[in-house]
Amino acid sequence: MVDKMACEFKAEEFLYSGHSACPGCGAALTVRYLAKNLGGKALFVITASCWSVLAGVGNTRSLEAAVTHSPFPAGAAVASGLKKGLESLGDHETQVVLLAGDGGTFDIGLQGLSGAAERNENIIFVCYDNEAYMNTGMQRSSATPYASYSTTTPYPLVNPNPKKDIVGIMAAHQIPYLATATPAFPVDLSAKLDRALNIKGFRFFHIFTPCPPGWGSDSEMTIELSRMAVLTRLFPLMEVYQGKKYNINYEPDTVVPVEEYLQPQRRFSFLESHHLEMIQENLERNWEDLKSLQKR
Ligand SMILES: Cc1ncc(C[n+]2csc(CCOP(=O)(O)OP(=O)(O)O)c2C)c(N)n1
Ligand code: SF4
Ligand SMILES: [Mg+2]
Repeated sequence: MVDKMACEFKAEEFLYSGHSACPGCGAALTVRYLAKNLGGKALFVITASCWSVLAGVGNTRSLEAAVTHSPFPAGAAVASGLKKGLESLGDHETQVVLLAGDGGTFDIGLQGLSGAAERNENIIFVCYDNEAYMNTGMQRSSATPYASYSTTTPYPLVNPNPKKDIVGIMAAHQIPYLATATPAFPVDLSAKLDRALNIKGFRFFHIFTPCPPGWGSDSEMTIELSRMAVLTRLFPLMEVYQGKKYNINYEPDTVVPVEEYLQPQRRFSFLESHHLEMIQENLERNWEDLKSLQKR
């Protein structure tokens, strides 16, 4: 799927230039797109992360929206409480959007996330996944991929653990809606957010956001890496309704070998051939599993 309608993407901006993101930050681009779609009718709750800084520090701000900052574990509870408060005041329009990194989602925020999902709180949880604790210097999280390097990966410098299956975990909660997205497919992201806005209850987005300094990639590669993650099928674009109905949004006609995605990233520079084989093997298995879930 080529994002043919990208040129028609909504023009109004809610993320100001001059924000402090690194050049090529996938997380900044993602929130820019989300904020366009939300059109100023959102209250963002942001857990400790790069976005805590990007939204503005001191008397500066970059995001044209109400923002509340929250500690990691409390994010989902803060967002749930704010939504309930707004509804009790008769405001049923403002969307409460929790913005958390992978650390704030896969690790430290997981308990609160699970609780809010299980209670089916009427909020949107957005995990922007740059696959490590980037704001504090690229420490490993449970979203960090197998065989990559991080500043907390001991010798032999490749992460021995697989990436946690957050989509599987959230699908098991049988929430009304969950979707994956990347900034390389902005119209897909926009359409999914529109769908989510028409659904009541807990909605979860897992968004794949390259981070040039953390990944050791060139700034201008961010969109290409986001695209290749989808074309290799390492990061499928998909949706799950009520934890049951799976929908793969895009099946590439020509599959890109995973090596082409890994090679431009210095975090994979310690990779040996057996790691590469394992990555490709896991990817194929996950893809087949996903296809059988879609067929159910
Ligand atoms: C309980 C707690 N531990 C550690 C920190 C320090 N800290 C602030 S941001 C951050 C990294 C968060 O990683 P992630 O959620 O993936 O977001 P990213 O920085 O990658 O955007 C950490 C460890 C903190 N603020 N609170
Ligand atoms: S460290 Fe990564 S996630 Fe954080 S602002 Fe820079 S590019 Fe974005
Ligand atoms: Mg992160």
